[in-house]
Amino acid sequence: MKALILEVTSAVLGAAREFLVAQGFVELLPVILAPVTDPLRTTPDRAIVSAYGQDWYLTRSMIFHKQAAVRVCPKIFSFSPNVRLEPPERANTRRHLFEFVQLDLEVREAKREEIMALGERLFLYIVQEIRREFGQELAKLGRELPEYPRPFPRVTWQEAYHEFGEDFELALSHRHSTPVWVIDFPIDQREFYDREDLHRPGILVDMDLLYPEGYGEALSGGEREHLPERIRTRIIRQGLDPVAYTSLLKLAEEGLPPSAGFGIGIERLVRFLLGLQDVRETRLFPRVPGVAAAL
Ligand code: ASN
Repeated sequence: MKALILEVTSAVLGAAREFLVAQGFVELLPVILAPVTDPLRTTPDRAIVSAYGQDWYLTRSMIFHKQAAVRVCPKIFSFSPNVRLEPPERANTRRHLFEFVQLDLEVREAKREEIMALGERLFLYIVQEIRREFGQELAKLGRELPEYPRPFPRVTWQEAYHEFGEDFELALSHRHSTPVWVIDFPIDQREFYDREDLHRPGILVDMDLLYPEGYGEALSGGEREHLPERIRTRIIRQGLDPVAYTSLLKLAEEGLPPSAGFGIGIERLVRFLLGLQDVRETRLFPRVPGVAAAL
């Protein structure tokens, strides 16, 4: 089984790369250490390496590097290793590793609609390729990957919250037999870089995609704040110190283009494709929050 999991992971990376390169994307080598990284409201502890007289954060997402990179190339992606020091209570959610890889992509001047369509087509291409290459193995596992119709259904954050409360992710995912979008997160439910809809103050132009059958979140993304004053206001609103984001603000003052993008976790995708119990099964050397590792 372990060999199959690794083969499927490898095929997922290959299919994603093939799809994106055919759409004109350029692959960026990942950034592992940076003076500034994603603030992540729900996982505030940072992994730090001190070297050369300064602190370097292990990347929690390449969000700011993506925003900077689309100044150079209009469509970029990276298979980005992320370290997020999840609390040990998340060891048994079956969905959390503290080191994982996300396929993180960004498109200059893009709107949410176009990025959602891209996400659907990328996901369906990967499913199709895995079905084609591993049909027999999937059948032996009793795993069925149907032809999901596009577009995927959408619910607003408000609707999801109204029906299931704040922890709607799993309930909503269980209820659907096809992937489902959650759109329009309230401003205080997300990081400062997701763009606020100025026609609907307090609502963000962003989205999550949830897998069906209770597998939970697949991807997360949105349009971005790119103007320095807007970024500063949002940083302050979030209770963060703008000084910590001086380099980002400087970049925005020099001119960041509008952009949109998302990140999709590779291990969670492999878990979903193979119908595995726990995301830790996808890695040969899993990093489970609070659990010691031998190698
Ligand atoms: N990759 C996500 C995005 O593009 C951000 C994240 O991983 N926190 O919005």
